[in-house]
Amino acid sequence: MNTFLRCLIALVLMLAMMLNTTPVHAEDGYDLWLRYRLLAPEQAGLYRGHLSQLVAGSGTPTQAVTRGELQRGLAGLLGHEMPLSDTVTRDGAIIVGTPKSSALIEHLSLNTQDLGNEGYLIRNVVVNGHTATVIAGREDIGAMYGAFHFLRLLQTGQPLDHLDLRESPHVKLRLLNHWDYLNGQVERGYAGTSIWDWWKLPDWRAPRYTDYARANASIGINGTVLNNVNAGATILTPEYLQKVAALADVFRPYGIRVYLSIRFSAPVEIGGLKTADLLDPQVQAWWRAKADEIYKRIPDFGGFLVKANSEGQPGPEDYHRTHAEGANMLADALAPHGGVVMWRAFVYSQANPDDRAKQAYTEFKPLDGRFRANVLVQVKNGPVDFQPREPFHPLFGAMPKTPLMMEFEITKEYLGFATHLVYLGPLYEEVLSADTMAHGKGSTVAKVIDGSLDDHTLTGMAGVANIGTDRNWCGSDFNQANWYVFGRLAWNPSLSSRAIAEEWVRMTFTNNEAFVKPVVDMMMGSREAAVDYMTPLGLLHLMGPGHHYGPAPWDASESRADWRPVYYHRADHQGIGFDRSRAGSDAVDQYAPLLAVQFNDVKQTPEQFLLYFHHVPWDYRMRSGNTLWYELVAHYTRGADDVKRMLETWRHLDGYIDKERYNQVATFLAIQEKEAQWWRDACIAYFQSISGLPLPPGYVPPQHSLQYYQSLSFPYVPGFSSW
Ligand code: GCV
Repeated sequence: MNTFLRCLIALVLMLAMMLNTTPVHAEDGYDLWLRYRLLAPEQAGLYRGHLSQLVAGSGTPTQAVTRGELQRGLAGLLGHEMPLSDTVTRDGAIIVGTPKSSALIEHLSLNTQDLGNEGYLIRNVVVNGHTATVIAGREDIGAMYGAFHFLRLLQTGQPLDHLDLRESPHVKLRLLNHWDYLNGQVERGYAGTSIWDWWKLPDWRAPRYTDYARANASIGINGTVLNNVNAGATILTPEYLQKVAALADVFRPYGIRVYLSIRFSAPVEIGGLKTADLLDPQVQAWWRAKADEIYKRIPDFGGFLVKANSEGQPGPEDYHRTHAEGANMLADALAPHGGVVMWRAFVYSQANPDDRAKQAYTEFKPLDGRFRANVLVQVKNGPVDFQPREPFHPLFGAMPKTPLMMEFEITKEYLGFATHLVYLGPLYEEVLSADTMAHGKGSTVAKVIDGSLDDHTLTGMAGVANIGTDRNWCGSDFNQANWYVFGRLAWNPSLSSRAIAEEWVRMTFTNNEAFVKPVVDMMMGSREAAVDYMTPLGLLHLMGPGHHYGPAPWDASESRADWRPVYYHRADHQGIGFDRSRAGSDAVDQYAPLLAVQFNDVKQTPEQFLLYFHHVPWDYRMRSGNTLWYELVAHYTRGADDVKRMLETWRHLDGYIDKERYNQVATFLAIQEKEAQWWRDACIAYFQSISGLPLPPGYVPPQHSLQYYQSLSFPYVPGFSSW
């Protein structure tokens, strides 16, 4: 190649770099929201004079990873290494640390005391006559969170002038729950197999574990339950505890503790005892010794998560003891070490003829005040099971003497798995902002969770992880947003899901406004679209039996009545819906009196929960003036049409981001479009066969017959097989 040609190519490349507002690389999603790609020139310009040198120690593992992350992030964003310095010698230094770790920070006499162990501040200061930005915590972990926040400011193009930020988490335990089995399967996992390579642990500590810790730390997640709540006992054997300890070592610098799901009958299965009855002194001694053994290996072990007497799991009721007694026995074993028990309230029994939605409340409400101080009761967001929409769980606000921990599902078991684009921020926000009315107006679920409503300091939020071995971690790029929004809301349950979506889009894709706005709008509407094409107007659990893929409102094949769609919608020739009013199962009276009155009255019930609380005639007049049947068809149709519009929106965004991710999203949206249509058509075909009513004018009939939809079967659905 001659010199002229080479110069020309170099010039073209330089020009392309200068003009290019969005670096277009082939990407595979592995970097998540921590991409740290070169900032566009106009953004980099914003930071001129602000980023000249890094003053950060590395005396502890947490300090080292904090400094490492800043170096990595700044080098990526600015395109050059950030010089390290022991002190401030020019304008634009970034100083990171704590008053204990940094003399410079100590001299600044910042108020770090009330930041707590994990809080931080970020502020513009003057040091040695030079302008600087200080990122300080009271402890190393706080400074680390501050460093991630600082990088986020840059990644999202925020100005660095006049910085004066203070942040502390509102919730103490911010945990992922992995439903991973030791054989690598992930229950309800749609992103490959488990990222824990148990076979090669403890020797091989895959680099991915560190990236997992970085991602979690960047959004404030400080704990992880490694194994499924449908737990075996093997995880508690010495061989596996060694492996758990190796993971704990990797996570520790990032402020992440490990927790384990335990099997209540473990003393029998691996302890050689004849019983697991909590009143047996040998059983109590076994758990105490097990806790001692765990803490010897993992001094900062977090505690146990327990699913007991639910869906076939063993528990204290096998011995006629209560859930509180079971939780307390384990809590006593962990208490000397500072561990906690997270006892799940997801209990219902096929032997109990009462409405499934009522059973957890009936069982747990009388136990309020009977749990040890180191027990949290972990409650799913709704009374049934992570449906596209449910009212908030009536236990929130009903157990003032017990710390209640929120359990959200991040993995999309009931929301189309990996390929449907459904941003869960609005679902989480809807639940957190719901008013329990427990102590009058304003007693939101968020206030129950952050402890402010009833004065609890032990607080928590858990999310069932959507993480697997897929290169992009979550089965799709947009599913990463659900991990992200969960972490951000666990840090502060009052944040807006729209603001979080915008952050995520900017960090994950680009700051180009022409891309950000339509994508955030699309994300914000996506959950409502899914509700519409799957389960509108308060319907729920219409998914295929067992695997929960696709529509099967007709299904009655499950062994248990409360696993069958027909149990939930109760459609007949007269109408549709589950009567939970006082004339029905009376689930309404599990809510605070003012809400109970509202939900009991069909006219006052919000229409989004209409068929959850009431059995309503097909010709019932909705607020729009249309009949219920008309509205049902309209909602199903709107949901399917919304997905068409999402695909259209995406098609207009070609060229703004890398081809790889663009194409995968486009393909997944096309799958979603097909499946939303299938949902709409199958449900309309079925409900029409029950209502016997013609379609409202202008609505297109289903593409196939009801028999066709009923004949479909899916033998190898992911996330559900032979565990
Ligand atoms: C881990 C639902 C899911 C199960 C899950 C259970 C639970 O029933 O379908 O896969 O089991 O909830 O949360 O315990």
